[in-house]
Amino acid sequence: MSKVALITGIAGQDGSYLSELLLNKGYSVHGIVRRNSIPEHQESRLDFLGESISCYYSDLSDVGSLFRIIDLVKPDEIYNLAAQSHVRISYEIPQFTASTNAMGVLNLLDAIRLSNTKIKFYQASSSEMFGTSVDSDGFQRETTPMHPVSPYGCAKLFAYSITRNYRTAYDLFAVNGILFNHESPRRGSNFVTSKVIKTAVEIKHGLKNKLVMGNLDSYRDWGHSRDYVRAMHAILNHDSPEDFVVATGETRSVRDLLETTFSKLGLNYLDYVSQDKRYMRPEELPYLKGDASRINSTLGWKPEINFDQLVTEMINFWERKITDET
Ligand code: NAP
Ligand code: G4F
Repeated sequence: MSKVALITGIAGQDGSYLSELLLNKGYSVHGIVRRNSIPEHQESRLDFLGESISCYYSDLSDVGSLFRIIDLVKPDEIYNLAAQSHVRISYEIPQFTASTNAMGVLNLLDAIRLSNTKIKFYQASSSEMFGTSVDSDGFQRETTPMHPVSPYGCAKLFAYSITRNYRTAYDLFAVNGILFNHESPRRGSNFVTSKVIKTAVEIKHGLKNKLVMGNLDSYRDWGHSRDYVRAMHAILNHDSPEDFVVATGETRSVRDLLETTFSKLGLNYLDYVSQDKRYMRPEELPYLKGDASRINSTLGWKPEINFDQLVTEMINFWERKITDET
């Protein structure tokens, strides 16, 4: 019999890649989506999957609806990808962020604990939890202390901790993937990779003449979402419930991202880029570089798509989209 997966945040970037992966593995795939006033746009990242998945209205803050859907779907595995996932915006809506990203996870864990303790649970934890903490060799790993520097990171640290606590206290198969930044053509256009690449392509086509940015001197470890959803599935299907860092082990600055993108398009970013404080954060996380050696040696996972290929794929996506629309 096929396994049943329930994905919260199924309509997000990772939800769409994870759905594809699980369908290809023969899973029956179900997901929750929130009510949206423009339903036509809501499942745009899932449209290409047609009728092969089933979606239900819910919200992590509505615990009754979580019980209802678990009872209806009877999942073997739950992947909790739902979150207010934008770090700067978490300063504008800190209470909503905490309510979804922290208390929402507790709601889901309680729904599992009180309905079926055999359900395996994956929590989408984040490298943002490390905050300013870096080991002396310049990496963050499973043992690195966590000192988050944003409402988003603080909420994710609660979720990470309560997942570990419920694993031990109630013997749940509940695990954390601590994922570093991962991008794709399906990335929301207000995250830095999509914003830079989309705007650079628009500049090349004469549709825009400037790109207004925030901090250019922070470093991120950028991978591809398609690689990272493979890691989620491997972590949840390991023979024991453990937490893993998922990263490429390479770090680049936002300035490097600008330089790579604009030069691939035959442009010089210095001619177009300015900075404005509206895109700066009250407290910045300056540097991320993950050590994924534990997931590599334990589960055999490693990334297959490098930074250059990622940027090229995203440029090609926005080239096609912008050409089709003009
Ligand atoms: P995303 O594209 O922003 O998707 C998040 C999804 O969660 C959206 O479909 C969103 O629905 C849904 N959601 C938001 N609030 C909700 C609520 N209260 N109840 C139910 N659903 C809700 O994010 P992503 O990039 O796919 O990331 C997936 C998960 O991994 C997130 O938890 C994120 O924090 C975490 N993470 C991401 C990265 C990364 O670099 N991408 C790295 C580490 C961890 P709406 O569209 O209706 O808002
Ligand atoms: O693309 P970003 O918004 O991603 P950020 O803040 O690193 O968060 C992402 O990765 C986390 C994992 O580490 C996830 F947990 C989280 O859900 C999300 O997916 O910003 C990356 C960097 C930051 O240093 C930011 O200050 O880019 C800098 N930046 C500079 N100008 C900008 C901009 N970021 C955005 N979004 N927009 C700008 O104009």
